[in-house]
Amino acid sequence: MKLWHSPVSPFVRKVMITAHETGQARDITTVDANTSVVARNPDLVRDNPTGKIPALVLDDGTVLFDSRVICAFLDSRHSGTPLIPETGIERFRVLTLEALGDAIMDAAVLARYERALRPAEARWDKWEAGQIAKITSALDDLEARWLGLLGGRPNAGMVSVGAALGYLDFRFPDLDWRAGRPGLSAWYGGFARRPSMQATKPGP
Ligand code: 99T
Repeated sequence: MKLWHSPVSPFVRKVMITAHETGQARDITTVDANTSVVARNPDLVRDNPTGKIPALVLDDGTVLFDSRVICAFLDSRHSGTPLIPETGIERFRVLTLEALGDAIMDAAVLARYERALRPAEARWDKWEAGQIAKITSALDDLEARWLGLLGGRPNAGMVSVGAALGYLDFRFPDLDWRAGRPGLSAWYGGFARRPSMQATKPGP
């Protein structure tokens, strides 16, 4: 399988954490996508018309995107305990936690683009502040309501939240997300030591 990849994308990291947690990292060949919202890679666009990463190309040419679909696909093809519970409300709680982690990444990537890509004269501080507000309220919700599911055996929600918090450390150290969130900080301190997280640290 070929994965359109970037070492700085938290969505790609989510897929690679899943691959490591489910013993499939060796089945994946990564290809540097070298893409941006203002400089698209036409080869990637042929596989994923949105031009976004990650996209996974299976050996028969079938293309899967986005990260949620790819993670669910990987989870469907290993013999260990599934990262997404198969039945019950637990399944949908884990999927909601995954959505919350994804939402943090969505807002953080948009804020990053605002800072890094948009010309200074066109920047809109209120819009960036709106993205940061989404991150802040999502982090508060994780601290207040989700610590129970952020424990024990890894699940798809933890993978997404782990990738999101790693991205905040990487791109937004000034946000100081740990301040006032002792439970989330302690959980991440442990989760970040997992081999899957260590093997997928973001970098240039
Ligand atoms: O928007 C674009 O054209 C290029 N951006 C991306 O491909 C980002 C890379 S993170 N990926 C997504 O936004 C994927 C979101 C999708 N819903 C999913 O896969 O879950 C780059 C971060 C950085 O450069 O700091």
